[in-house]
Amino acid sequence: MGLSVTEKILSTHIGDGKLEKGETIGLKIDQCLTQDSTGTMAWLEFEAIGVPQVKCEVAVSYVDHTSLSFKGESSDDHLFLYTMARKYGAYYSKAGNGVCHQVHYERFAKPGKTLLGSDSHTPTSSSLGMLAIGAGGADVAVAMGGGYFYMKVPKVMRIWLEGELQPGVAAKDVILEVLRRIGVKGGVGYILEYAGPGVASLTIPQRATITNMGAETGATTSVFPSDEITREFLRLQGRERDWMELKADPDATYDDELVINLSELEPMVAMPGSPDNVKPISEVKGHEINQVYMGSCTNGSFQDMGLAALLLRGREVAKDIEVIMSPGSRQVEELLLAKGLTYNLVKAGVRMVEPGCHGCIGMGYVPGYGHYSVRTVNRNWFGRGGSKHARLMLTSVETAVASALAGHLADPREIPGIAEAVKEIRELVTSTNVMSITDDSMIIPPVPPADAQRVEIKRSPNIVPLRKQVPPENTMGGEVLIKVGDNISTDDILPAGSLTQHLRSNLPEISRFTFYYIDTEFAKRAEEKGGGFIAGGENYGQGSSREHAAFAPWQLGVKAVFAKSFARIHRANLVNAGIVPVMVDTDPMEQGDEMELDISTLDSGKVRIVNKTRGTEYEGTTDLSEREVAIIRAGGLLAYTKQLHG
Ligand code: MIC
Ligand code: SF4
Repeated sequence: MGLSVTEKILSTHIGDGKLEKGETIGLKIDQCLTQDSTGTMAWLEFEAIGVPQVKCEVAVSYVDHTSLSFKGESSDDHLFLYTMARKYGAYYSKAGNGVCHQVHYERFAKPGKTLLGSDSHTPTSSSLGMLAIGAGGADVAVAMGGGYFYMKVPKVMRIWLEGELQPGVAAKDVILEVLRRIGVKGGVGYILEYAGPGVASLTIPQRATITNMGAETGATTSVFPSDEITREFLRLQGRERDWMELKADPDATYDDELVINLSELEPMVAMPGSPDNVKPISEVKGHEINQVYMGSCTNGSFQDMGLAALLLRGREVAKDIEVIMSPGSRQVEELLLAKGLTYNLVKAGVRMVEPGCHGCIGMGYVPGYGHYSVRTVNRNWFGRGGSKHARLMLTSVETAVASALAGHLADPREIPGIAEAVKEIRELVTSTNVMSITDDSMIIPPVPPADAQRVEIKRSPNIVPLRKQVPPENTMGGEVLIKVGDNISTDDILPAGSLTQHLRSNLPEISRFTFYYIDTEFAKRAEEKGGGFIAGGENYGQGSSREHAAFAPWQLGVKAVFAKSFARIHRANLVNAGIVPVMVDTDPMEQGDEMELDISTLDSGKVRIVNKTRGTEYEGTTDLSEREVAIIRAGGLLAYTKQLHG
C-alpha cells in the first residue's frame, strides 16, 4: 500500500514503538529550535538532564520574542542563551535577525527531516516537506539531548487543493478557510497533509503561511510535499544540496479529506475572539479599524512585505489609523532595502520595525480600549496582543493593505493594480538576483566541543533554577481554585506581553500572573490554599507551547487539571510538570468545591474524584501512556529523566 508524505517521514524516524494509529511512538529528532521566551526554561532543563553537548544534527537558539528588551532581564536572558548555545553546541540567532520560524525555514529546514521546536508555530518549516512539530521546552530539551519525542501516531487528513488563487486572495485565506470549516479543535489528533494540483501554484512562503497557522486548528503539524518549487526555493537560499523530492504515493490512503478550490476562495477575516471566527470580507467590509499590523511568522516573508510595498507605492495610508510593519527576518528586511521597497512603505506612512515578534505577543503596539486592529498574525483571542480590551482581526497582507488605505476593513480585490502587483512580486521572489541575498552574519555557529569546555555560562539573579520535582501522593486533596469555560488558551492561563515576558526564566515571579486577565486573585488564592485543582472545559490549553502555563500552576501547588478535553501540547506540558490531566465532565463542579483525587489507579486510565462539598463522586479518564504514568509518578519529566539516567 502506498504511503503519504507523513507516513514516509514517520517511518524513517521511528525509534520506539509501532507505527499504528493511536499507538505511542518515540520519534528521532534531527533538528531542534528554541526561542527566547520558552528557551530559557528549555535550556535550564537541558542543563538539568546533564548531557555534555547537543546531540541532534542542528539546534538553533533564537531571540525574537523579547528582542527589544523592554526590561534588562530580557538582555540577561539573551546573554544566558548565547553562552548556553556556545557551551552546548547550538547555533545562536541574535536579536534582530528575525522570528525563529521565518529564519528557520529560510536557513535550516530540510525536506524529509524532523524538527522539534519549543514554539507552537514550529510547523512553519513543514512547508518544505519536513515534519516540524511544536512541543514544550522539556520535550525539546530531551530531544536536544538525543532522546526521542513521544507522541501518539496521528491520523492524517488530506487537504486537496484545486485551482489557483485569484489576485487579492492569499495563502492566508486558504488557512482561514480551513479554520472556518474545521475550527480550532478540528485538527486535534491529525497531521494536515496538503496535496492536489493546486499545490504547485503555491510558493514556499505561501505554503509556510498555511502550515504556520495550521497550529490554530490544534493539528500536530501540517505538511506539504517537497517538489520543484521547494528545490528552487532552496537553490535561491544557496542550499540546493539540502533538497530531496518527497511526494505521497498515488495510492496513499488518508483518514479524512477536505477539498478546497483555490479559484473559488474569497478574502477572509477572522473576527475578534478566535482564529476560527472567520467571515468572508463581503460580510464585514466597512468595519471600523484603528490600527493595521503587518508581519509575524505567519505573514512576514518577502513575498508578503514586498507585495505590501508594491501596493503602497505612491499611495498613502489613511490618516486616522496607524500602520506598522515588522518583516519576518533580516533577509526580508535586506531584500526590501535592496529593491528600494522600504522607501515606498515609509513614504506611504508605514512605521517600520526591526524583524521580531513584537506586536504579535503584545511587546509594543498594544491597541487601546476597544480598538480594532487588523493583523496578519495568527492569534486573536481577547488578551492576545497585550490587552484584553483590544479587538484583533486576522487577515492576509493584501486585506491589511486594502484596509490601511481605506481606513476601514476593505476588499483587496478592489485595490487598483492588484493583479499586476501580485505578478510582479511573484517574479521577484523567484528571480535569482533578488532572492540570492542571504546573510547569516547574525547567526553565530556552534564552537568546537573542545573550546566549548571553557565557555562560562552567564546567569543573572533573574534566572532561577526550577525547584525539585517530587513524586506525588496517591491521594490528593484541595479546592477547585478556578472554574473556566471552553477553549481556554495558554494566553488566558499565563498572559504574554510586556507584563511577563522578562520573567520567563523566573517561575516564582511569573507564576503571580497565572490567570491574571481572568482573575487577578488566582495566584494569591492558590498560594493561600496550598494549591489545589483547576476545572476547565473543552480544548483546555489551546494555543502556544509555553510550558509556563503548566509550570506556573505547578509552582503554585496545582496538582491536577479537570477538563472535558485538552489541547495536545498543553496536555504534554502538564504531564511534564507533574500535573495530572484528568478528563471529566466539569459541569457539576464549582470554584471552591473541596475535592479529593485518587491516582492509585492511574495505570488503568481511570481515576476517582470525590466532590466532598457536593457529596458526589466522578470517574475521570486519564488516557496516559505507560511512559506518561511513569513521568507523573516521578513528579515530572525532569525527575523522570534523571531517574532514567541514574
Ligand atoms: C505565541 O505565539 O503564543 C508564542 C509566544 O510564540 C508561543 C511561545 C511562547 O509562549 O513563548 C508559542 O506559540 O508557542
Ligand atoms: Fe512570534 Fe507571534 Fe510567531 Fe509566536 S506567533 S512566534 S509571537 S510572531
